[in-house]
Amino acid sequence: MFRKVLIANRGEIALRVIRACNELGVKTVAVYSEADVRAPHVREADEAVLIGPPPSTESYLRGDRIIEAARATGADAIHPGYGFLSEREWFARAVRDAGIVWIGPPAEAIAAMGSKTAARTLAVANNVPVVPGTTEPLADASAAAKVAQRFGYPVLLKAAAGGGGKGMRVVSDPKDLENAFGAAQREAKAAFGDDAIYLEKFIAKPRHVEIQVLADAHGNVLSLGERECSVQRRHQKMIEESPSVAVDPDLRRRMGETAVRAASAAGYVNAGTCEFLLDQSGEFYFLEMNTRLQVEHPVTELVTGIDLVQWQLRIASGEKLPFTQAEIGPRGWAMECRITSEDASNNFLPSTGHIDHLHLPSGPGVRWDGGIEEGSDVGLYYDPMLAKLIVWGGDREQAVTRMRRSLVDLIIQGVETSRDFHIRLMDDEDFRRGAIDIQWLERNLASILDRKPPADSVRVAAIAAAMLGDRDRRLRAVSAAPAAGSGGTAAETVGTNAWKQAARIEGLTN
Ligand code: MV4
Repeated sequence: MFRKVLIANRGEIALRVIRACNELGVKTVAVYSEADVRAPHVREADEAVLIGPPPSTESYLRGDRIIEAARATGADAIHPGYGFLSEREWFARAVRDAGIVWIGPPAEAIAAMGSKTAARTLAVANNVPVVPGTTEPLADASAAAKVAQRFGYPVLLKAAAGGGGKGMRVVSDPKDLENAFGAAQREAKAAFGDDAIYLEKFIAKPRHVEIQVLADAHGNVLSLGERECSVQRRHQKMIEESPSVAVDPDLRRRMGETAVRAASAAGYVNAGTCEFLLDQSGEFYFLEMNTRLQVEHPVTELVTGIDLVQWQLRIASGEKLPFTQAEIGPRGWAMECRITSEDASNNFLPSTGHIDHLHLPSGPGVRWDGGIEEGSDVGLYYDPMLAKLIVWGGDREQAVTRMRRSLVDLIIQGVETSRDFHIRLMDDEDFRRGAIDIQWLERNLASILDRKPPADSVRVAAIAAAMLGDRDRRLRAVSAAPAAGSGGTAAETVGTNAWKQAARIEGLTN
């Protein structure tokens, strides 16, 4: 095992990796920007190195400075977390070339899955089902028209270099193809510097189901089952769960075997995820592979009992996976809500501020993977995801109930968050039945926002939670100096905020 690991990330994922290192007896090095001087990941690590000004292009994306920090502190491995440099082939290569172990897949596997058309070609060659369409980029709109005629409308134009939905255009009518092709090209060029476009048959109302894989350096590749990630808005996931209501043991086995084939074909080592579309008839299609640890990895951890981050370290240090496919199966149900600093009632506008009160839910089956604490400042430099609330229950009903209870217990004051919106989602009838697909949230957004949280019990619990938070803060306000100037003691200000909070939960105000 490594002696010292540098974590090239910030926020909740940096803390998640630090915890895994602590449990493995590995020393940790944090890196941080000038905006993160007081961030929890900096304090929790054994050492920390300042790598630059707040913008990520000058700090968390500066591979050169991060490798230099690893050298200076004598770290023998780098964990990239997700986002930032985690899927940059050049960085994985630079780390390796510097004689430091990369806690992630080989640079070659990142490259093999980086181009969507290359990944499709690899999939087809390995008997991995993909959506009917082309594997080669299309020369022009008229070439696209010929292929579209063959597959039948509606079709979806996609950027070969793509991902994240950029450069994607649905075309339902042949007369729109030429315009859409031009638009997709321009968008792809702007986003990826590459205007190559290919085409697939458009799958209506699919679910996004992904398979977690874990591969060691000794040829063992295992599936850790699926995550259902259909509740998303503008390609940002909001809720993830495992297992999926749409996946039975036979489908789980078939999707798992398919993901293992795709990973093996790419020479994959470490933790990775194969994304699939699952259509309404139960057919599944490989979309792409994410060559990193994902935000939603905890739901898989809770239903499999496997610590994915610890295994990332063990695999990178050469250990063999000790379990077999037959030993891995989901137990119970796990669900994750992404807590973001966004105001759902205001078109999910990012919110900034100082977190002056934070009360975290706890109790059986409740996990908080957070990157914030009381006193944190939330700015606009980085991703708005502040934390993840993850729960486990014996079945889906228990998980949803426990998530709702935990959300009500959660109090964050000082910034707007997605918490209230998540409570509404837990009360939604479609959601409670699991009747979701990738467009479900966007189709139902207005009605979800319009709805007032109903049951009296809800209101009572919410007000009680707010007032308990209030009482807690009053106690501390007594020992603090009264608020200067603004007319009113700290305790009075606290009281007002608690009622605002209660009113918001009740849906009386936004
Ligand atoms: C699709 C699709 C429907 N049909 N492909 C979006 C991003 C990229 N990873 C692939 N995406 C999609 N590809 C076909 N042939 C619908 C989507 C899609 C989507 C996929 C997964 C999660 C969220 C999504 C939201 C909108 C569209």
